[in-house]
Amino acid sequence: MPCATISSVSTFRPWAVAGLLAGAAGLASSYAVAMGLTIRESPVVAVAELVVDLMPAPVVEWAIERLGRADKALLVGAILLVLAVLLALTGVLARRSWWAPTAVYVVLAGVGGYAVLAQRGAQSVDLVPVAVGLVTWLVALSLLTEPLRRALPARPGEAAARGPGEERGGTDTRRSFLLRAGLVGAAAVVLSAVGRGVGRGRRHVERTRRLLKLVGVTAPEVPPSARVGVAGVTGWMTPADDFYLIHTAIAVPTIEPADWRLRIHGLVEREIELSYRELISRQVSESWITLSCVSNEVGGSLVGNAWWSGVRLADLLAEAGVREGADAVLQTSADGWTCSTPLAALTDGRDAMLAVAMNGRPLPIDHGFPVRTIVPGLFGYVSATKWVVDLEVTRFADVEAFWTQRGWAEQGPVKTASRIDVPSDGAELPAGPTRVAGVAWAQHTGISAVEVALDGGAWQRAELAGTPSVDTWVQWAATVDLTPGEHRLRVRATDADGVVQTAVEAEPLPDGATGWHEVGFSASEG
Ligand SMILES: Nc1nc2c(c(=O)[nH]1)N[C@H]1C(S)=C(S)[C@@H](COP(=O)(O)O)O[C@H]1N2
Ligand SMILES: [Mo]
Repeated sequence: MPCATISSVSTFRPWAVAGLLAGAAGLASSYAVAMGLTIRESPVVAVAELVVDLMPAPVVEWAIERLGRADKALLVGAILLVLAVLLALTGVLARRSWWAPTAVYVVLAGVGGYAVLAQRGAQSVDLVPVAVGLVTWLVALSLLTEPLRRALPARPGEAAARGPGEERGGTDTRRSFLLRAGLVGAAAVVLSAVGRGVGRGRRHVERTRRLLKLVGVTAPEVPPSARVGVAGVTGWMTPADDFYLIHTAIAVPTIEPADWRLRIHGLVEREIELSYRELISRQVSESWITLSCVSNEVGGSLVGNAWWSGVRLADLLAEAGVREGADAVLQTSADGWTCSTPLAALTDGRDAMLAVAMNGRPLPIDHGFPVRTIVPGLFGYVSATKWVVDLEVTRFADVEAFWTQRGWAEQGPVKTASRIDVPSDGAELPAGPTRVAGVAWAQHTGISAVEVALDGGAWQRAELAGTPSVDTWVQWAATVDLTPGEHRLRVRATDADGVVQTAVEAEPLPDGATGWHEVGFSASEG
């Protein structure tokens, strides 16, 4: 077999190609992850936006004037060109050392990360695409350069370690390089296509969502009595942007309302299929409902309160005609997630609805656009299906939903809970009379009392703010007299049936955490 060393392998070209391909793979993976995580733009675009921000205004104006709508594409193109040069350079640098290309990658990722964080409303998860891109660069570059490295002329002393017949370079090396280059190149192409698909869908749906005007949906008006008026207590209404997010979907479904259909079937007299237009042309009902997650720990923040607008499920189920023997509704979302909801909770007169709006605006995509279920009194995992597309009237005995298959309880009624927001754990306060405050919830039962106990002393009644119904949380406040030193404050609620929140501590699994929330803090002489 001819084993002539391939001369081109020892020149710079394949190294530059390796750098370019590894670079492309990293950019593509960061783009795909950004789109998948529903981050508005890729890190490269964030850098472009940062450049625009840093450029003197006259330059920007000149560019917009002269280049019109092409200005952004040109800027991104220029950035990609600079990147291409630097990325090819990483390949060439990899010929002599591993740390030089690594340093270039780290600097580039640093610039990307800085640009991402400079974006309006940036969060730390926005850095994930940058991190994924960096890791992809390192892995892809070492993968691609490994065959090239094998073909390098041996350094002094290294040759001795090589056994007979292990020639450097050769067709195997070349084949191996070409194969790897092909794989990395293909991965880059596939990842960009995926990112593009996901991103385009989302942008389009976001535009539709913004332009939607929903008849019968009104703006939220927080009842004036709902606020206790203590600084630092959680807002009674949770803005959509602050509302906790829980879902199993990696890339959230992006559904055009025009494509949305809901099927109601199973143990019914008449199957119903509804389009979005048909749904929103029905009577809209609206209410304040507090939603909480079964995974919420004692004192945790997986709970929020919003003004939901939608169509009552009881009416739809009555039209479908539920048959004898049914006791559950298996809900399925566009991403395949399922939950089984007690039929009774959907038909007993409470405000169980197919919600189309949250706080007076069409549901945010992440909270289930265009349609989700909301059922007061049940944890989200058994009731609050986002991107809901299918309701099967059935029997609990015949189905198993996503979380019940994984050991969580079949029935998920909420548990009475209370939380101290002020003071926060570890706070340092002035001694003397001090206002403490928080929230308590027992959706669809209601809260009748909240008590606090300082340093294991007697329970003291807190004042309760108002609520529009038993389906929302309630703010509470109390005044405690603090002596200088360390303190502990505890809270417990009593529901509207007179049942006191249990002190027994339980983990969230399988049906929700219990126990009293407690915070520790210190007071000092002012
Ligand atoms: N499609 C879908 N819907 C879902 C979930 C999910 O994973 N997928 N999680 C549920 C859980 S566990 C909770 S607590 C609520 C959270 O709703 P939010 O993200 O709007 O706060 O959604 C529920 N609906
Ligand atoms: Mo949840």
